[in-house]
Amino acid sequence: MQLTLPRRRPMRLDRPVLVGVLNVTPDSFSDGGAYEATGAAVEQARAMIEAGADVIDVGGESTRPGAERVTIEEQLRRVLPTIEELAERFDVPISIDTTRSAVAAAALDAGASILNDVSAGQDDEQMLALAAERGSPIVLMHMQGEPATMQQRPTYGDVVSEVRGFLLERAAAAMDAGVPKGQIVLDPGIGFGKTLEHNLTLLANLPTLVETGHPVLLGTSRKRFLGTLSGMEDPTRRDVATAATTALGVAAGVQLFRVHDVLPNRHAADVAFAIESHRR
Ligand code: HH2
Repeated sequence: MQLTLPRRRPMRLDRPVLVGVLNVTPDSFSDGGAYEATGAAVEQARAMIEAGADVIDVGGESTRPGAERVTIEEQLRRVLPTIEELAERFDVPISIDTTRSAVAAAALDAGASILNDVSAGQDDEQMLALAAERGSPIVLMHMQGEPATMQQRPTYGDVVSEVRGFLLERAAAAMDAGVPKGQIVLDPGIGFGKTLEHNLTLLANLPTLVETGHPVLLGTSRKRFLGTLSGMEDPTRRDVATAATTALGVAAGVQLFRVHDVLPNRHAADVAFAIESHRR
């Protein structure tokens, strides 16, 4: 399995792909404020690449529970200088974490090559057409509600089939807009309008997403449910807990993992993958 980046560059998915998180925001839940200056962002990207990151995901709008929206202009001000620098210095694909097509288009012009849309093209319908036009892979994520209120009372009948059904519906919309199936990555949206129970049920049933034939991305890194399970209140102390989910994700056939601390997740993914490749 592989993704095709703009200008027909292939990105292989036959071993776990680690997507390093680079939030150039003042308020992200675990690294807010740390990489607002372009120099600090570039150094963090370098460290993540040295630790084994395959992609760097740049975002200028926090989607943590309760977060307020950030304007297009402000997102552009935050992300463009960093994307330009990363594209010039490093040879790893850059993804842009935004739900706004104007931000995504400018990010692609500045050197990004993958779109990461936590609204799965619902916030801005032009996102799907943009992915088709530019030949960019696009990550479509499930969210119930919106960040400002999503954790107030998430409710599902059957969380696994509802999330899967939603993602397949959005993938169909992307295909209608001209994006090839193999370029559409599905993401269950761990922590986005979900209780601990919902997150655990989704993580225990990842093969239902893998079986769709789409590449799958998992974003558990440092999230609240891992704090609940590990007793770690400080998000930056949830990396071991995150690595446990990465190993289980690899065993379930997930290809991409969006993480803050790359090294422990690289190790967990590589060990899990080595074991999986011996399964009879
Ligand atoms: N999670 C976050 C942001 N973007 N994108 C995808 N595809 N999947 C995710 O699970 C996901 C995501 C939230 O984490 P983070 O970026 O660390 O925090 P914040 O939204 O506060 O910037």
